[in-house]
Amino acid sequence: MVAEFENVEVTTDLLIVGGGMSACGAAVEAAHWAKMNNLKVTLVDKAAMDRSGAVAMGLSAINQYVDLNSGNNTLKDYIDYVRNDLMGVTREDLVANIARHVDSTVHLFEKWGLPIWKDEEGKYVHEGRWQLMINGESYKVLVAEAAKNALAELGDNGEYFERVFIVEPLMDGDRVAGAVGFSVRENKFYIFKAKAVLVCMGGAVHVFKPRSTGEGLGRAWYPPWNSGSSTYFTIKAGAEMTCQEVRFIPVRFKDAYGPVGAWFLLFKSRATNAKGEAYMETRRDELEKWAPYGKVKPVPANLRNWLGMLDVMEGLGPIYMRTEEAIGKLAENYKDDPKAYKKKMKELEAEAWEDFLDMTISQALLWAATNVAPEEKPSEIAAAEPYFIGSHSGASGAWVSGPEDLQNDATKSEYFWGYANMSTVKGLFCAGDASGASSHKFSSGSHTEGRIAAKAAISFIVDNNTQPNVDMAKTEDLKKTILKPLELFEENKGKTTDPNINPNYIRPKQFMFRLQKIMDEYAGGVTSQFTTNKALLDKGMELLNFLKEDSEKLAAENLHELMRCWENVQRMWQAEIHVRTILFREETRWPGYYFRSDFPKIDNSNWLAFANCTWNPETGEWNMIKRPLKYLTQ
Ligand code: SFD
Ligand code: AMP
Repeated sequence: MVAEFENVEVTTDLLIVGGGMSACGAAVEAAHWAKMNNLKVTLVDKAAMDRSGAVAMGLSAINQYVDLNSGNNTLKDYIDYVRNDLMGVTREDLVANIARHVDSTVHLFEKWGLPIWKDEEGKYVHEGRWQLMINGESYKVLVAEAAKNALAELGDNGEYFERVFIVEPLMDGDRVAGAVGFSVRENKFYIFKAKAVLVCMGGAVHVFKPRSTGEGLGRAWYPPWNSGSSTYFTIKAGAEMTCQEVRFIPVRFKDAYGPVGAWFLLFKSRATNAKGEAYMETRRDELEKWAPYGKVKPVPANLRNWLGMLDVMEGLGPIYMRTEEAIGKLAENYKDDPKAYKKKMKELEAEAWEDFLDMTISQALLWAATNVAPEEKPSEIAAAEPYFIGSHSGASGAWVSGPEDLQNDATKSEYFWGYANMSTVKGLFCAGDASGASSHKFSSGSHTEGRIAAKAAISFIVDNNTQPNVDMAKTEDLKKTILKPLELFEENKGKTTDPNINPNYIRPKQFMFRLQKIMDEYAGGVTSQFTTNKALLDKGMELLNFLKEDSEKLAAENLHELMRCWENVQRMWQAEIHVRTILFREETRWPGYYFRSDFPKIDNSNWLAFANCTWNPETGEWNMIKRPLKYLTQ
């Protein structure tokens, strides 16, 4: 089997793994600096860049636009917003670095052809203070086009590979030396040798059992094909990881996961329970318990979740997004003029449908299938299963260096080690969902962070312009391990009448179900009302260890299934690091993300700190580390 796979060796200077928002930003920026230094840039995506990653379907808003030129907002305003939303735990240097450059990224998007809504005066239409409305069904296509054009400008020094799944990092001692992966279309094993690697492989979905099971299986809010590759890759390289307990639970339109931002911010909708009560008002007193963060505006995302969850746990569901009430209110002023009223209602109806058609088409389909007219009937919303994404309102990712110029005396020794967005491993950079403790970057901030990281990576290469050594015997071992599931299937498939049931192997789907059940029941998923404790987590770890043993028996019928095998191994590592970090942090800080019933309170005296960890590639041991929180501003 291994012999049937041709080795493809690619030697480059900068290797960008992933082809989503941050990778596309990275390609554009890297091309500029690579050209000046005569360096080569290579990008590898498991899918096709035009529609890969979280923005595949498009988006209806740009969620980070700081609008610094307007004079209405300062960098500090944005930093405060993020710090408060994350209940104090954030790297302000990273947040500020993205925030000071994000506006220029948004202006690039517009230049490349992205239609941003404008009002009569030609100003951008804001969804909320930091968000802009867009006609974004082709958002990813044009961002990918710009990235490909930039790489093309480099001639032989710019190239990209699509449908190549990256599995493992290659190391030369303590420096990253490249990556290996395989084509999901042809029998080809790829060995990428690089002077620096930028990880942009998104977050992790389907680590927890999703609400969508049975005929809806696979439906999730975040893209199901982001399967924890960034986390796995950085852990395996030995990089320090951060905020792995800070999962994200979005409240979404129930069953098709339509986002709520436009409804809450643009349409100014309320959410109410079965009795018509608005939990944000009736539960306001609860916020006192989570001081000082319960007192800030806007109320942090996890606390908004928490107030709604309290209603659900008391049996006061369903919770409804009151779309009909919101649309009614927005059209109220037009009531005296029937023609104008009809026009306004049509306009609002179109905006409501477009919001979903731009980014979560299945929600529009579900509305159509269930006779929902949003101007007439409310829709149910619910807290989704947990996701791991450092770019939205979660914070998991690698621990990376901040920029030098933004540090103060207190932060510099902790948060700066030479190159912006470089992890604790030499030459290994991270951006977007792959970098931690810098939430609220979203699509625009991820693209911006890709640009920042790529510029720093090129500078690293200029300063360390030697090709690291790649041990080819090790890559052959990796090849054998990575292709083993194909071999296992081939050898054993005839031993039972049903290929799904075989004592000699486990298929990736079954494996994923087991992983999801463990996480759901022991690590605070939907079934356990997002609640867990030490005893449950210890039991979960025990079961995860059995699963880890069985991962050696994953079997694949074809290349597509081989990808599924490795996606699930990567998810399993994401699960393990999550459980370990939840165990480590002995408090409840984000009750609407997870609740530790044995430590039910926020503990600012002990835990206003980062929970970090490393996995030692030599010994296989985990090391948990508490790192101090130091702010740039007061
Ligand atoms: O409202 C491998 N996001 C939103 N951002 C906004 O700015 N506005 C919105 O309206 C947003 N909304 C939203 C969003 C996402 C989704 C799914 C929906 C709605 C339905 C968030 C952003 O999309 C997100 O922050 C960024 O896209 C993050 O960027 P990045 O680069 O970290 O991840 P990516 O774009 O998903 O790209 C990942 C890439 O990695 C590839 N990949 N390649 C090789 N080998 C492997 N093993 C790989 N594993 C993954 C992927 O193919 C992809 O190219 S709202 O709901 O918040
Ligand atoms: P979402 O659709 O939930 O991903 O939200 C999109 C953007 O709107 C993000 O920046 C959210 O933080 C923000 N947002 C969503 N709902 C609210 C709310 N009720 N109050 C304040 N901000 C919100």
